[in-house]
Amino acid sequence: MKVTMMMVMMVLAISVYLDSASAASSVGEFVDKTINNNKIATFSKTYCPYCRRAKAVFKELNQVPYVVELDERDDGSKIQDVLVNIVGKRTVPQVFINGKHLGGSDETVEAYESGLLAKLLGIETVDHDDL
Ligand SMILES: N[C@@H](CCC(=O)N[C@@H](CS)C(=O)NCC(=O)O)C(=O)O
Repeated sequence: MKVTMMMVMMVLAISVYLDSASAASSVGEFVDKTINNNKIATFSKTYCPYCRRAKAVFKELNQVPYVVELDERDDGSKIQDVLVNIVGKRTVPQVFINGKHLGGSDETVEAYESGLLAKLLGIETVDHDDL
């Protein structure tokens, strides 16, 4: 009886482990696909002022980024864990252009002001508004 119970516990533990491993890999796949399948991918939080500032940049450039609002998703903090491994930071926003990491809000505004962002997006530089 004891052996049976132990075996049941082991099977349960293995299945919990496999479930969490598969969830982690599907979150990783989601992040990879989001970054690589969108010209502009932004990981953001709805209430974050830095995220608002980064999104305003794209509005100024008449570009529509693909935005993942982490605070609106159950897996938001898992996505943030995956992002830490990619960008080395836990802050939002994190912006990717053509599959490459641009940075957070500061780097996005800087790239907008220097004209680098327009260049990366292959669009005409526009007159800059203060953001
Ligand atoms: N200098 C950073 C600041 C970003 C920042 O501090 N974001 C806050 C939210 S407004 C953050 O990520 N805090 C940690 C968290 O939300 O997990 C940038 O330019 O992106």
